[in-house]
Amino acid sequence: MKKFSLLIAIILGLALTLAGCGGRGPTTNLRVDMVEFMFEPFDYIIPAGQEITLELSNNGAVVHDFVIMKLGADVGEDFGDEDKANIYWEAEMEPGTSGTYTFTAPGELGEYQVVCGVAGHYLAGMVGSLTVVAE
Ligand SMILES: [Cu+2]
Repeated sequence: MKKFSLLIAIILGLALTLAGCGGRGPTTNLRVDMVEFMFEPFDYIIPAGQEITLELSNNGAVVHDFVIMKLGADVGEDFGDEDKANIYWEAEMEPGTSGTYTFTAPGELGEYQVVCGVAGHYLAGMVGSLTVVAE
């Protein structure tokens, strides 16, 4: 019986931990660090149509972009000139700088690709996802 109680306690603890992680809801305040070659964190959930504040820091040694692609747009092999028409919103940061931006979240629900538009950076791993959910 003691063992059984312990097992229940472990399962409950695990469930609470998972709920804590998975329960991360939409936010209108994003804070993102950029380095070679990743976004930290790399996935975001925001409410549709809301004004979003983005605190962006480039902690790397080279320039990086935070580019939100339009819904359904995928840069494919690497970010190129042909992808520029599919940009929803973007910000460029010089190395060692940070800034606060605002943009309006897309009205269409879904998952939007986030990439760095500097040549080769997407390929190196600078990719993320922005999920737009109902308010
Ligand atoms: Cu980059």
